[in-house]
Amino acid sequence: MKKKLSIIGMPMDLGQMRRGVDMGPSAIRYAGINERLKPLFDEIHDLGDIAIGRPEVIVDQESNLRNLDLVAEKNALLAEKVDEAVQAGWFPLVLGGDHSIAIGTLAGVAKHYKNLGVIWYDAHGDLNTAETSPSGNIHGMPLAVSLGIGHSKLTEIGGYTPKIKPENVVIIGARSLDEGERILIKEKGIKVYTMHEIDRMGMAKVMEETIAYLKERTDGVHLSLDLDGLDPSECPGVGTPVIGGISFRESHLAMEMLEESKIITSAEFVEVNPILDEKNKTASIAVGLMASLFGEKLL
Ligand code: Z70
Ligand code: MN
Ligand code: MN
Ligand code: MN
Repeated sequence: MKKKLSIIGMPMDLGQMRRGVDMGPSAIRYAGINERLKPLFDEIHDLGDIAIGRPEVIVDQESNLRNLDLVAEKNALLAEKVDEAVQAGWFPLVLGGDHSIAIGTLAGVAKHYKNLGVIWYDAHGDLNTAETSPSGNIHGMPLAVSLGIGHSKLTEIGGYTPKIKPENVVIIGARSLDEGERILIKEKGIKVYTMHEIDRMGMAKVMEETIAYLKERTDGVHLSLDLDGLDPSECPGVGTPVIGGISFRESHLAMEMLEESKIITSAEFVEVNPILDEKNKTASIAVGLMASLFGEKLL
């Protein structure tokens, strides 16, 4: 079977308060994504960016969610594009944008799988709801939304809910969780490798366990990689940096192990903010990680 990649840019910054993350797809393209991934696929289609526009920030009065209607509307567009790509046999790679775009990506992907697995590579849990969110920022909610928990304008995108099951989710790199997120993790039994486990077991063991766990229960796995999962000393170009993160080397190892396992069927790389970056370092690291994920080898 031919290896075909669809690149979809999602210049969304409405899920949080720092503008600049809308330039993520441009920064990632500037960092050479097309050239770097070209040798790893038979065919690549860069579908360009979903049109987001530059609307004013509107807080939904009733739910206190920032830009609720627009985040919902734009994610529905993304879901359609991703759905079309999967349907036609292309591996969908979505470039963010803030992490609220995972709502649309998963809405487009999950309908094609009975038991879609998700690897959530992130400093955060992104498991808030309107009730538990300290910020009203939807980028802190996409994992909850995809589990069917949250505002119906978000959970119903794509016309079905939930997209994924809690036992098919693995969070890697968590080191900043809100109270409501901790409760949800325990209540739903979501598998989490915090920085504690990564330090204690090493990334190789964490990935071995993750791959074995997902292999036995899922029929496809989506990788949702938030660049703030990595340490801000190496990836400074993110809106909510949290010290003590996953290293560049551990992250490459993780991507290489995922490549060897052949379990990944869709991916997104989110939260690259070139305004906060140093010489496009974070976008370049994102491209390098994609290359490892898709099989670039030194020898
Ligand atoms: C916090 C909130 C968050 C990403 C920050 C932060 C959430 N838990 N997510 N950066 N990607 O506002 O809900
Ligand atoms: Mn379809
Ligand atoms: Mn996130
Ligand atoms: Mn994060």
